[in-house]
Amino acid sequence: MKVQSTTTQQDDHFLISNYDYKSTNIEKNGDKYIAKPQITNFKFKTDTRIPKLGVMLVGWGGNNGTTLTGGILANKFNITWNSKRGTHQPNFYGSLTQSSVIKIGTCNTEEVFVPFKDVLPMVNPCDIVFGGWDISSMNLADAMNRAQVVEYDLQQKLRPYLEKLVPLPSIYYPDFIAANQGDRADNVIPGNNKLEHLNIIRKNIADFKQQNNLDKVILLWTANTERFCVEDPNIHGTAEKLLKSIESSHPEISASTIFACAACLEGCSFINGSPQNTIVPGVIELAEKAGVFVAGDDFKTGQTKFKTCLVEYLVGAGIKPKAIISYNHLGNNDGKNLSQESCFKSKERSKKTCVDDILESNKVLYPTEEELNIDHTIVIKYCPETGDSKKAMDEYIAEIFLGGRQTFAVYNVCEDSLLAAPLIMDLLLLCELFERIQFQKDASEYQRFDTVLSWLSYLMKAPKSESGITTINSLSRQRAMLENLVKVCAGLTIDDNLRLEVRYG
Ligand code: NAI
Ligand code: DG6
Repeated sequence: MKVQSTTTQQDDHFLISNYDYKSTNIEKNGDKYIAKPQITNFKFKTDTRIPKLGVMLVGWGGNNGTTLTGGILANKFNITWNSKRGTHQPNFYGSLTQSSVIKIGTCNTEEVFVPFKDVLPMVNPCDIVFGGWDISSMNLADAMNRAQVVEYDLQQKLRPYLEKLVPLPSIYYPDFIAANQGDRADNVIPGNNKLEHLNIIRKNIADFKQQNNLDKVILLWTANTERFCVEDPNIHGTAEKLLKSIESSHPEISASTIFACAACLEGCSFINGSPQNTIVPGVIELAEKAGVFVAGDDFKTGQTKFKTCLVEYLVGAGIKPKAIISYNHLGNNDGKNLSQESCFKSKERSKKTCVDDILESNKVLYPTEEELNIDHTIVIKYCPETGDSKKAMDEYIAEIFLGGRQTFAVYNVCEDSLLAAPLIMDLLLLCELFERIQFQKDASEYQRFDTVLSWLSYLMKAPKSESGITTINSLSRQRAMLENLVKVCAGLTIDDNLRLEVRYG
């Protein structure tokens, strides 16, 4: 795709697009709103050179880590496999960047769509070099077998590639994850000195980058859900305090926070795929100083994606959700870890806060704080027999016209990691792309996006936002935000769905 426009320039290294952003400033005058439309000029500059990308996964030997690595290798080497349903080809279904499309315009009256990945130059997932850590020493072929996610025939075909991949020893702070994880922790960096741990992880990153001749590395936490650390401004509040707390091996410094710090100190962006409060203010300051991004929290895969869609539909239709009762049962190691209350509490929070802003936006349905407090219940049960095939059952009860009730009962079954793996890939590819974009507002200096990369919120259950920026959970708004950003950077027109060119030529 090539954009021909006077507002877009391209040379060998950069694509620059000029964009007049239209927004509306609202002033309150007593009980009246005064709306003042305004236009602000932005320039977006995208470095079109594609780097050699390395990714280090924390929890590489888990269900997500093995499924992602194996899935990408299957695509890279076009490995086919057989099941009772026939012969299967590898694909990237479930990946926003690889398998979804964006409307770029109209040809006569026909709408034209292209793959998301083709709008701006992006890393090919098959070119990513993977590495990482796990507290379990299993090589990735055996770990994939343990995970019971991927079809047996594909596991066998991937074995020669995966058995060579062995996770690096990791930091293990048993107090932060469930006690039932202890039996797999045979690949642990010894000692209790958290500063030494940080330095070892930093060296691992530097070595990985150098040995693989990489331009950049991104770290992603896909290890067990930890309990929340007891956040304290004196411990976690600034970069300096955080590093001091690590130096004194403070008990409220989690393993995930050590990884986040190591990433920042090595100049790598860090993504938190689990719900816990890894990205404390001190981490954000470290990232800011290093000029890298942090993003989190908790991958938004199936049940929560649907929830943020359905609730948006109801509230958008003027229907009032009164209760959401969400059950999950699953039998994988994630479920086993979540069977400990402290870890469940982290997950409960991210699964629960995901509709708050959607409800809050509609003061007709929810005029008071009390009414916003709907009956939203999260239940997760560990049932080993179900393996990675997660069952999610949700009942949505809503109030309709004249006090009537509308109830939806939703039953969602899927292999959890087959949804999570392509989503993790998107997080990595988009984070890498956003590292190559700068913008200029009203002819000021070029700057990078804010350190907390809330552009990725479509992929996160509890999206972290820059301070002062409200969180958006609505799935369609989150997707539109991403789609529009890449279109604007490419010099394409944002679609307002009026379709006037189709209606009136
Ligand atoms: P898993 O339990 O299969 O994998 C986690 C891996 O992390 C294990 O291999 C474990 O040994 C390792 N680990 C634990 N502590 C570690 C440490 N300190 N350093 C290095 N490795 C460590 O879990 P799964 O299914 O892969 O999920 C990973 C995370 O992603 C969990 O927190 C889960 O809640 C979260 N998540 C998963 C989703 C999914 O659909 N699979 C969706 C949303 C979030
Ligand atoms: C049970 O809820 C286990 C969790 O790890 C979830 O399966 C995972 O977070 C995915 O949740 P969701 O709501 O995005 O499908």
